[in-house]
Amino acid sequence: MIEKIKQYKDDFKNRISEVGVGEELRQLRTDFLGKKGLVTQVMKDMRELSSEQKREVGRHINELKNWIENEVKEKTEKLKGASSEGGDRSFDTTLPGRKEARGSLHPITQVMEELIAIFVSLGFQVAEGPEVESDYYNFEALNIPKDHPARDMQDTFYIGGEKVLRTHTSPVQIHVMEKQQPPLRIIAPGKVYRCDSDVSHTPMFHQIEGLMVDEKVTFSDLKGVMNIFVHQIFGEKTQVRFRPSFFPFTCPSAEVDIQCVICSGKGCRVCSQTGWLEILGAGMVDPAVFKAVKYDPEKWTGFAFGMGIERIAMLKYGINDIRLFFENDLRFLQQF
Ligand code: 2NL
Repeated sequence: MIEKIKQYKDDFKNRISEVGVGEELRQLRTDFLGKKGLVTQVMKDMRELSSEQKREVGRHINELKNWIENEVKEKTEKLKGASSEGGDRSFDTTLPGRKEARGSLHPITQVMEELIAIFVSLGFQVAEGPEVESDYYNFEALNIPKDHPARDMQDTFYIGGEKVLRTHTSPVQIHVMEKQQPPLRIIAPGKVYRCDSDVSHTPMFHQIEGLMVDEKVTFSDLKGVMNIFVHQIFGEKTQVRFRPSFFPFTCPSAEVDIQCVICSGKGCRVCSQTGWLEILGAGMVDPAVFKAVKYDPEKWTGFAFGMGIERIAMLKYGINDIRLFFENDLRFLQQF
């Protein structure tokens, strides 16, 4: 039995010299000291021995057991040191690295920046203002009196007192005109709010409005600027048409259509078989608005326009549900 114990010690020495990773070391320890291990088996066999032999063999087996535990401990330390230096074979250096996930600008932001760049190139300056407005700036100054049916056109969020969430960015332009004398060329991009929700309306959406005031600004100037803008965003060959319309803050007023981007004017479901798509509203600034900001309507004339960014983005990219912009589904957003 003592010979057997000596043999086990030699076997263990050989095997531990082959061990390269922690998993192998754990297995080796189990093979010798585990419930069914070699050392454990010798201890069980000792039952057959006389008490004198038990003492002798017991001393050897305890020595082997302690020696093995010590060897395992030392080897564990060695392996730890090796792995922190990159030598642990359980770490596969040939595996590909984890990809860095890259973010991107929201499609609405992209279209907004594109629109701003076009108008900036035409000499317009960007103006901003608050999203909470008084009734005066959102309605009164824009020639929309209280109890006027035009107020129903824009389902308003009233937030107590005389305050509203702005239903368009026109109030920004009123603020600028109050502070600044013409000539003036500004655009007002930003968030606007309307109490409305379906496939083509969300309670919050984005708008860009433009305003140019100078001596002798005419409807032709408006048409020229709108033509350049449409050709830049939808392509040189896109046809543009003006239809008479009504807004309380412009006179005359028009709605601007482009040739349908889906069917090129042949007629389809998107353009309701008309061949045309409405993209914005515009007109010559109503003298009543100039009076509100104390501009002389005899001296100054101006044009203004306004459009919804979501609508432009939907037409540009062929998107049929406005709500997709606000769900933040990466499968949607990663396409832009
Ligand atoms: C539309 C139509 C429009 C304006 C906005 C405007 C602003 C001032 C004075 C006069 Cl300060 N007009 N803005 C003019 C015509 C149309 O928007 O369909 N928007 C989505």
